[in-house]
Amino acid sequence: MTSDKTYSVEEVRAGAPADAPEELVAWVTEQANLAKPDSIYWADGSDEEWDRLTTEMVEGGTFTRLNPEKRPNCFLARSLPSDVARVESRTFICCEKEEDAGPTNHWADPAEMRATLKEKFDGVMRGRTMYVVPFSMGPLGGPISQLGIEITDSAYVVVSMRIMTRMGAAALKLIGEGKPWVPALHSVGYPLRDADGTTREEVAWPCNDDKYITHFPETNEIISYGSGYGGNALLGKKCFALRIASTMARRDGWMAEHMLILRLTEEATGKQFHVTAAFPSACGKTNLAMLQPTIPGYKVSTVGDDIAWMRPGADGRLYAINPEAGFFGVAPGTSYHTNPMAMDTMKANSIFTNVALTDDGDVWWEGIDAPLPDHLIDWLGNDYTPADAADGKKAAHPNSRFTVPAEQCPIICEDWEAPAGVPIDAILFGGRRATNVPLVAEQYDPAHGVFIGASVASEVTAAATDVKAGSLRHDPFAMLPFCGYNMADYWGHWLEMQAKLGSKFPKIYQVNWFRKDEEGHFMWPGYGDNSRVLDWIVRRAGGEVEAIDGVTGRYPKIEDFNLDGLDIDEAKWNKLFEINPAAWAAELDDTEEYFTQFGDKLPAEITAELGKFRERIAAAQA
Ligand code: GTP
Ligand code: SPV
Ligand code: MN
Repeated sequence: MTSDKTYSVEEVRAGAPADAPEELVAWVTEQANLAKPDSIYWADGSDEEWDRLTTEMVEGGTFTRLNPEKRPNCFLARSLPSDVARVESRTFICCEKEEDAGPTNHWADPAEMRATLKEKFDGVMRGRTMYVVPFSMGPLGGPISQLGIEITDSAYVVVSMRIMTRMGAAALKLIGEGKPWVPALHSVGYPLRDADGTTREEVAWPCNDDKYITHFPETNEIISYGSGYGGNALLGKKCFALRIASTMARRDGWMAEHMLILRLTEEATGKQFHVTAAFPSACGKTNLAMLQPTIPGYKVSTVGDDIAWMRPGADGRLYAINPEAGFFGVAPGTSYHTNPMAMDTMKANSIFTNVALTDDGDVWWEGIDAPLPDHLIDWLGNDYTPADAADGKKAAHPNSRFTVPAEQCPIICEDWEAPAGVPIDAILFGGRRATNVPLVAEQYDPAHGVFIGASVASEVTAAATDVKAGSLRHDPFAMLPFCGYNMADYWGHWLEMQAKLGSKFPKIYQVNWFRKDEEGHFMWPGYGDNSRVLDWIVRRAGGEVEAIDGVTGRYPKIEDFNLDGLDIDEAKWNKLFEINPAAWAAELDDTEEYFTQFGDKLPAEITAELGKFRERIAAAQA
């Protein structure tokens, strides 16, 4: 027999914090009567709540508490192998007209999707607690910040949201004062009881093989079903701060971007220079955001590592905030060599997902400083020895991640929570390109800058499950999986923002840390040495150095570029900037074909850039 209970508004009201507004109580009541949880819990973001939920998850098997001496207040979670990353093929933009989603998004009719999801959510939380999680993207009450409420049946999501957003009572207070908020509904899709009363065992990582990550940009709503992982489930991140926010930004004249934000301070003068950079998933944003310069004279501080919201300020410049409060960073490859500041950030109060566990209760992954121990528990929960490594098995999943509070980063920028943001001086676009793309190139003019962003292509990483890793794909502006509307309209929006800000719009650069030589080795040392590229960009901005006009943009002169202490002679330098006209002609053919799918939405400026590019190739061939 069914033991579903019906929730009345009065009952939900009685359990809610006093400042929860009526419309929120009504929404929670409606969702509760659909999902039919056993109870409703309003998250307040307190330490007590964190301790209680993490302890419950340790008892339930979702979390392993790490060694409190080595990693105080840190936990390891292992997901199911079927739920390890974003699922792009199950990510939908639901708007009235298909052309508004555009050819690079999966479109669904809003009414049909609502009907489908209504069925999926019917009884989906039976046997579970429904958590109501208020959050702010951006500093609480800031002029650029936005509020949301995530309803979820996952305690893992609740504690992760506490790290990744300003979560809890303070956000609810702002909602109670009447500020607008975005409803974000989430379920792992694993009820513990059926309609007929049949019960199901709880598991360490509940999820569903059927997944829907859906967005309704015309009504600012998010509904996610079936996954507990990362961007599929922490709905403030990609769903809100990129897909929904990009559509809000287009409507209201600002920008929501897949970009890190950093401050570069010239030590001699104290002069500050702010950079944002868009690289596709797992292509080095976290690394660049926490860069430790290998050349003297600069200090880097971190504002954000994944998302930037940018708005014109009163002075006509573009200002950026990091809407997040934590970092959800790729673990493999992170070490004191590649990213010491990230390593120091994750010393305490962190969640690790799908990394390996050492016998003394610490974490391990491929590329961490410590050598492979004789024994580990791998991300699947199995024993793992050097023999497994020899078989090519990974101890940590390639998309395993650390979830850490940004404020723990030793070089977090003193202004990282400045409500109005920091003024941006330069914007970088990059990707993993073994061939063709030089180390750095500067835009010829703003439209060329937009062309640089639109033509980003990158080798696919493990950050999504359903795209073939290693293959090269177009990822315009590193926003392919994250743009909530037609990508060509988004390029048009960039052009409009440039027109609005004129000469105050930041200069755009294309960078590539990943070019390889004939033996397949990276030609550029990367990491801290990327400071040398930033140094050139700063000196370009200061008008100190000239650039050479080339095929893909303007390049540095070797004599202007700080190569001190590097084993890079003129021959190697030339290789880093080598342009093969035939290869570029082929790449441009491919880019042009990619652009044709946007039909007459493709801005004329982009078509014009293709023509200019062809002229530059022809000139290089002559
Ligand atoms: P998301 O969080 O998925 O959006 O990605 P992200 O761009 O923040 O990725 P992250 O910084 O975690 O990327 C890490 C990967 O990039 C690792 O495989 C690093 O080894 C690699 N990486 C970062 N910087 C460099 C570099 O300068 N050179 C080389 N060769 N690899 C780099
Ligand atoms: C990305 O894939 O770009 C990420 C990780 O930053 S996730 O939040 O899972 O989308
Ligand atoms: Mn990302």
